[in-house]
Amino acid sequence: MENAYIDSLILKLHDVDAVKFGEYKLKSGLITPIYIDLRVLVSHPTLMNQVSSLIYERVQEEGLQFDSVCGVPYTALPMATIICSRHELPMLIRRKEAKDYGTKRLVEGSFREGDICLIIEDTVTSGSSIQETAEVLYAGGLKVTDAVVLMDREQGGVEMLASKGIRLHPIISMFKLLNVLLAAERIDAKTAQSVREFILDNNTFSPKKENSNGVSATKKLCLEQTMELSYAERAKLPNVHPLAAKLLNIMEEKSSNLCVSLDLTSSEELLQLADSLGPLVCILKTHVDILKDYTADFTQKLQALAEKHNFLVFEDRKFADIGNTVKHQYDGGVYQISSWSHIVNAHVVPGPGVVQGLGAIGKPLGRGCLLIAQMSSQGSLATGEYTQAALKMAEDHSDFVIGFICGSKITKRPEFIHMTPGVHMKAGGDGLGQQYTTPEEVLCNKGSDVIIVGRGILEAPDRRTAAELYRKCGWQAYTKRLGQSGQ
Ligand code: 5BU
Repeated sequence: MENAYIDSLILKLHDVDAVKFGEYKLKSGLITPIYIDLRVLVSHPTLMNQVSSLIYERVQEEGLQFDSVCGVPYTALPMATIICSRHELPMLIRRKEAKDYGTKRLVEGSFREGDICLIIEDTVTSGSSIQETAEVLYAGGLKVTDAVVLMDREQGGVEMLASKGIRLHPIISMFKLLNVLLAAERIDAKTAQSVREFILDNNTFSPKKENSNGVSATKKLCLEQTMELSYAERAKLPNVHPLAAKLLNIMEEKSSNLCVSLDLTSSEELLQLADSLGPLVCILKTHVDILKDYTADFTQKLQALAEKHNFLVFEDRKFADIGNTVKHQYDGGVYQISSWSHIVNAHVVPGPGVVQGLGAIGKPLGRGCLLIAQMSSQGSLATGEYTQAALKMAEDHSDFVIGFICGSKITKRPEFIHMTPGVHMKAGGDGLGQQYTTPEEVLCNKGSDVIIVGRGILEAPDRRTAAELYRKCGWQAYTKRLGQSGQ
């Protein structure tokens, strides 16, 4: 089935108000932030025909075997009628009430004992309507093995029906619908988010069993297996490091996945810029050892700005020695990095000792570390097996490692954050080996989470305007990526 065709159908369903956002009461009494009302389709014959065609296509794709077709009354009745009439298939009608005169039959139409009846439905939440219809068909001596549904709210219907021996074949899933509407800017990220939360929190088949982080087991499974997660959803995962959760929440709150790299040599200039760009960034990255006028006062002021503007500080120190040495480099010396920098990074070339040494200092302070799995510079040796070794080291030390410096996503584990340097609006290089990729490419195609931008902002005529442009581009690319995900 053509993806673009489904996408355009979703937009048309939204056009005719078959998908509504607000507060609606479901059959179960639950208030839902999204309501799917496919009853309106009877007033839109072209759309009704398209929906019916899609259902029939799905039946064929699945190679379903059956003797007759029954639409769940009332909304799916006309759909079943169109399909059966077009393709000359025998149809059955399930009565909602038995007549109190005549045959008193609950299933109208001709059939034989043991015939297989295919069920067609418009929307599934828990699957109970399909189950009720199946019960009536069973009572009449029919068998039901499969059902096709246009819209699956993904609240447990597939699982419930499977437990009763009925395979449900959905055409549009709730997450797909949300992603398409989000990408087309029909809804905002907040609305999509609240609907996702609602759906995952209200699984009718396996009611939520919460763990200590307030995430149900089903939700965790859905989150991890079936969809691209938003930053906020990742922040709630049970195995996410608290500092990573804090960062992901900052990103969501500030609509920013921009880390600005303030590679400046004057403390005053750096602090002034930190104050000006602070509202736009999730992380501020430093190279404290390039400052020509460093004093302890500088780091205190930087910490105050981090508090004021709600960003994290990342000292790009790139530790690369044996555990014992990096411990001293992190904790002591002139800069006392562990006392003010939320995040640091390390090369994995020394082996796990580097993470253990840094962790001995950083863990009690609630700090986090990024492992350098790839570099943006030309001819970098951090590729292939080296990158894989960095991933393994992160997995083995996830109580301190929060993610990676990398060019593209290296693991599907959503608790790790991918950050990419070498980002510029203009792809190219700097003549000294730096290689640039655009924010859109990094977030949409490479699957990274945070863009690290230095000279793209520092060398712009108006640094604040440039930072705002990078923030906006980064955020739009991320929402586009969320829109593209889903099946
Ligand atoms: P630029 O001005 O956007 O090129 O600055 C990039 C910053 O990121 C700079 O501070 C580098 O030290 C840092 N960086 C990088 O560019 N590439 C890497 O692989 C790593 C860090 Br690790």
